[in-house]
Amino acid sequence: MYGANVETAADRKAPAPVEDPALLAEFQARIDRGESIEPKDWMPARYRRQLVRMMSQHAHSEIVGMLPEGNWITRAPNLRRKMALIAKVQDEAGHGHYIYCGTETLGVSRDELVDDLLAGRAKYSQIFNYPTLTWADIGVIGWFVDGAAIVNQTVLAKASYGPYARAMIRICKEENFHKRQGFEICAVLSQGTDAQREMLQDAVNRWWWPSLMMFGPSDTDSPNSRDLLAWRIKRFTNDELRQRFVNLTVPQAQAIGVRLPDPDLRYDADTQNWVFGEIDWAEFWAVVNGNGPCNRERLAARNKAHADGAWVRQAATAYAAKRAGAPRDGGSTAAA
Ligand code: BYC
Repeated sequence: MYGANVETAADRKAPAPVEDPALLAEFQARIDRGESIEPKDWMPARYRRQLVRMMSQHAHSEIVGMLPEGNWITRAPNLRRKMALIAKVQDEAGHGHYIYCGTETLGVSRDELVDDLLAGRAKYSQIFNYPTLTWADIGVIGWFVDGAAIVNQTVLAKASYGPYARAMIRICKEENFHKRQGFEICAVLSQGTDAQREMLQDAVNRWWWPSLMMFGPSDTDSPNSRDLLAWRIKRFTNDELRQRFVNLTVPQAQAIGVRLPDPDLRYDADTQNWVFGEIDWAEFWAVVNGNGPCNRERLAARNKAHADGAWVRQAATAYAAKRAGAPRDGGSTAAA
C-alpha cells in the first residue's frame, strides 16, 4: 500500500479535513509549476478523493465497456473482424486493470471498488448502457466512443497525478487502434449494399447523441470541474472537449457519406466550430441514475462474471499462499 496519508472508505464519506494552509499553498504551487504528484507525496484529502472518484469510475467504465462489444464476438462477420474485436475487448480489460492499479496507489482497495460497482453504488460511463443491435454498432462504437475517449484521455495523459497520467499514455495508443478499426468497419459498410448503408446510418443515429454525453454535463452543471481544473487533473472543460470531438468527427462523417442526426449542425466560420443542437440532458441523467436501456443487464452480467470467476480467485490465492510458504530455492531443503 502506498502513501503515508491513506484514507479508508469510511474516511472518504466524512467531511474533508481542514488542511494546513501552508501545505495547501505549496501543493498548489507544485501543480502550477507543472510538477507531477506521486503516490508518496503529500496531497490534500479532497485531491485524493477526487482522483479516487474519477479514476474508479474510469476503471469501471473500461470493464463494463467490454460487455456491449463482447456481445458481438461470436457474431463477427469474418475471422479478421473476430480477431480484432477479441483483441479490442481484451485491451479494455487491461485498461481497467491499469487504472484500478492507479487507484490502489491512492490507498484504496480494489475489492472495495469492485464491490461498489457490483452493488450498483458506483458510476461508470453512461454510454455502456445502450444496446448493440447490429454489426454496424461495433464500427460506430470504435469510431465515436473510442474517438471520444481519445479526445478526453489524450488530455488526461498530462494530468497532475503521475500514475494516472502514465496509464493514459499506453491506453491512448491502444485506443487509437480501436478507433481506426471502428472507422474502417464504417468506411467498408458505407461502400456496401443499400442494406449495409442503412444499417450504418441507423447505428450512427443511435450512438451520436449518447457519445456527445460521454463528456459529462455542461460546464454550468459540472460540480467537479472547478476542483479538477484547479488541480490540473482536467485541463479542459467538458464542453471544450465535446466541441473538439464534434469538430474532428463531422469531417470524418462527410468523408464516408453518413449523416449526423442533428438538424441544427452548422459550421460557424467565425469560431471555426461545428455548432450542434441541444443535448437531451434528461436522458443523460436518467441513464446515469440507473434507468438507461441496459443498466440492469450490465450489472447482472458483471455480477454473474464475478460469481463465475470465484474459483479462479480462490485458486490464485491458494497458489500465492503455497508459493509464499515454499522454500526459495525451488524445493531443495538440503543444508548448505
Ligand atoms: N457517464 O462534475 P462532472 C472508454 C457524472 S471508458 C456517467 O462533470 P467530472 C471506453 C460524474 O461522475 C470512458 N456519469 O464530473 C471503454 C459526476 O458524478 P459524481 C470513461 C457521468 O468527473 C471501453 C456527475 O456526473 N472515461 O472510453 O468533472 C470501450 C457530474 O459530472 C458522466 C472516463 O471515465 C458520464 N458520461 O467529469 C471503449 C474518463 N459524465 O461522481 C471506450 C475520465 C459525468 O459527482 N473521466 N458523470 O457522483 C473524466 O474525464 C470525467 O470524470 C468526466 C466527468 C468528463 C467523465
